[in-house]
Amino acid sequence: MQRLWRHARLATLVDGGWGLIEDGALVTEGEHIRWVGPLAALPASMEIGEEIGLDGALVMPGLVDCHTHLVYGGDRAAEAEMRLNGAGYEEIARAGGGIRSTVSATRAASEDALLHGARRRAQALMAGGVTTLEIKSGYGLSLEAEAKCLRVARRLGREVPVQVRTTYLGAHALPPEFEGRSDDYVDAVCHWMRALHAQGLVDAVDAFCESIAFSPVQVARVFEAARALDLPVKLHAEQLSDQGGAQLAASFGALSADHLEYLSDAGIAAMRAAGTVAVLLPGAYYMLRETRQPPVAALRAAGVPIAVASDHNPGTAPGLSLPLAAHMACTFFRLTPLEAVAGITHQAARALGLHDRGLLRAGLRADFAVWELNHPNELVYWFGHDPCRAVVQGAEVRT
Ligand code: DI6
Ligand code: FE
Repeated sequence: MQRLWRHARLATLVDGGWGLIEDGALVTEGEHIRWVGPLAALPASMEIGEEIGLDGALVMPGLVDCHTHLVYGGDRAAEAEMRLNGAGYEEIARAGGGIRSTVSATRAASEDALLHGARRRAQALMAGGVTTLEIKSGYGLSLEAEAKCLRVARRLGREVPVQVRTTYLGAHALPPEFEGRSDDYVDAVCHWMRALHAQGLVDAVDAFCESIAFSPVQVARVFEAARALDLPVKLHAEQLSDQGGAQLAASFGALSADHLEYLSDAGIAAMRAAGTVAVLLPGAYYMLRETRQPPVAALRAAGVPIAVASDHNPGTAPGLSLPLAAHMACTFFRLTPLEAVAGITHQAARALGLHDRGLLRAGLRADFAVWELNHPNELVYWFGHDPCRAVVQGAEVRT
């Protein structure tokens, strides 16, 4: 059945602009968009089974959060308080804090408890217009616990009306039982990847390339294992130092390289040549009180596609609003509003290898968000409040 969505101001984002259409209409069929344009130009041949009036609201493509760590046990609020009271990172680690405390809490949590926490967080993101969500593992760090987290992500995609893409991030941190044996751990990560993939739990593979995490040589081994399984890769690269991670990722045709505060010119050139998307994560930059900014002007000049994501995680980015991340990308990193909005829609979809969403265009998925706004530039103007009236996913109203 074809459904007509009428009386909307559309921001289609097609052709590199806002693509504004006053008194616009969409015709959807099944889960897809069949026609987009001014209501006055609606072809008479369309057989409309149902009409939905949108009251002149702003309709934009559903938002895509292309980098989150949404599934974990516990939280790190006490650690954040210690940091704000002056404690250093080492002191916190000695007191049992840091990423390993999330790993213990995640291992100890039941699948249902993890699902409960992740569902609440997914609903918060959806209230800010999100219709597609990437979720990384990386707080289990054993075969069993990584599988548990990825199963939770898959269940979330079935039980909550948001589309979930899973990413296996076994190479996130070294678990305590592998202390001093990081190469052995990388072997295990590669080995587990085959088992997790065989269970249908993995859409992509990620790693954390950093002096405090895994070296480029170790990451290359993880990526070789992914390539052998035909899985796309992405990388946490150049967050705290320049490791040449972006070049490494590009050499494997990575979908994206993420963070990038310390990205070099050579990294930019390699990403450009490979078509690797630069995913900026201003929430982590903000929470860590970073001062070094990703080289946005150089990325722009090189024509590297730029996306923005929440990086939601309990340690460095506990935020749950993708429009706020886009706002911060403008304020801190000097993205233009149009770049930031593209960065949380079609460029973010591209960072997940998805080419069927992120724009309002015939043939693409009917995933859109309805906003109490006049112009899409307001999405990155207001902050602390996401005036999203509804999200529509696959042509069904979900909230
Ligand atoms: N980069 C980060 O900022 C987070 N993970 C990563 O690869 C930190 C995760 C945490 O502290 O729990
Ligand atoms: Fe991350």
